[in-house]
Amino acid sequence: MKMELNDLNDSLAEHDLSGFWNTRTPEHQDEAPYLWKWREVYPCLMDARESVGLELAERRAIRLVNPQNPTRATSRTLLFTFSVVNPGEIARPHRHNMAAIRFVVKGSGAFTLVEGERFPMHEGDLILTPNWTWHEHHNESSEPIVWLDGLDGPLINALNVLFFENYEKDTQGVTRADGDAQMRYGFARPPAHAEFPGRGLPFCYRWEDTDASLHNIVDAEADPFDGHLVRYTNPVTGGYTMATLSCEAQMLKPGWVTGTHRHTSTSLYHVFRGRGRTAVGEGFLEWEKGDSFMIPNWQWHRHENPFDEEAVVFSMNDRPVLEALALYREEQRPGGNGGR
Ligand code: GTQ
Ligand code: FE2
Repeated sequence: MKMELNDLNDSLAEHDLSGFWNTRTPEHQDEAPYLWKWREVYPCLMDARESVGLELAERRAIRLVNPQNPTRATSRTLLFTFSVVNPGEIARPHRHNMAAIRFVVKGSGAFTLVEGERFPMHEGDLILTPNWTWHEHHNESSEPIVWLDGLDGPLINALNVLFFENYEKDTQGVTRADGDAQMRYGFARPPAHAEFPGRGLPFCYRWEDTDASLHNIVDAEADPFDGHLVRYTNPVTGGYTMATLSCEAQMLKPGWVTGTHRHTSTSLYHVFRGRGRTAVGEGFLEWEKGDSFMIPNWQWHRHENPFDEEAVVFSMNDRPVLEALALYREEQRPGGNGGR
């Protein structure tokens, strides 16, 4: 005799099984974009400078929480935090298989020590700590230093593959000359270093070079959806910054309006210079120097600079992951004014 559907469903449930006819896998759901104002973030960082001791906290880092995100991260895959280190402090060495980047926001004269090499920090510099590289931060200057950390933590957590290790001493020590990574992997390279580990390289991109590269782009070469944009590429492969994330810098000239597009990668932005606005979702995110914002995946967006001063925005996205898994898609509505 034929079993009733309800009885079958009950019987499946009893055996920890479920019929595909009962639940439909949810399709992509739109998430809200979000903006964090520097004028709200900065005072919190300054308060943390006094209230939180680095001996206990290991890192004095404050994360940007997207209130709609179930894990209280900045996005489903990527995280932004701001770190502050006081003069004379050391954030002790550790390593983890989250990949991390530092984009220096305020201050000068501190350094991050990665795999034995000191990388001096100046405003606008980008320093990479690829997954499983030992890293620690020292501030030997007389002012606090503030930087933006970008991490692939939410992705690593979703895959449940986070590993974390503390260094057994207070410092790993300096074992390489200043400029070692640049000399090995930059323009003039010993043949033995034509290869590199797949996780990416400890590396520093100086702001002067990024700024010069942005201004070297002629208008005709500007990206239709991002304006004058550069990607921070792996110096050996020319590919994405690291395996799980891509870093970019873009300049929107006064009056520039981009075309509109959407894609399956998620982007986190930090405004380095000037101000502008991004049309996304129902309205505009109005941003200025120091602000950060998140554009969720598959949301139509367009950038505009209606002001008479150049705007420069740093960003980080998970496109390398989507592409590696053959999940990258993009739709475009060309438009914009190319600065006219
Ligand atoms: O500087 O090593 O914001 O490991 C989060 C995790 C910073 C760091 C963060 C980290 C670090
Ligand atoms: Fe770390």
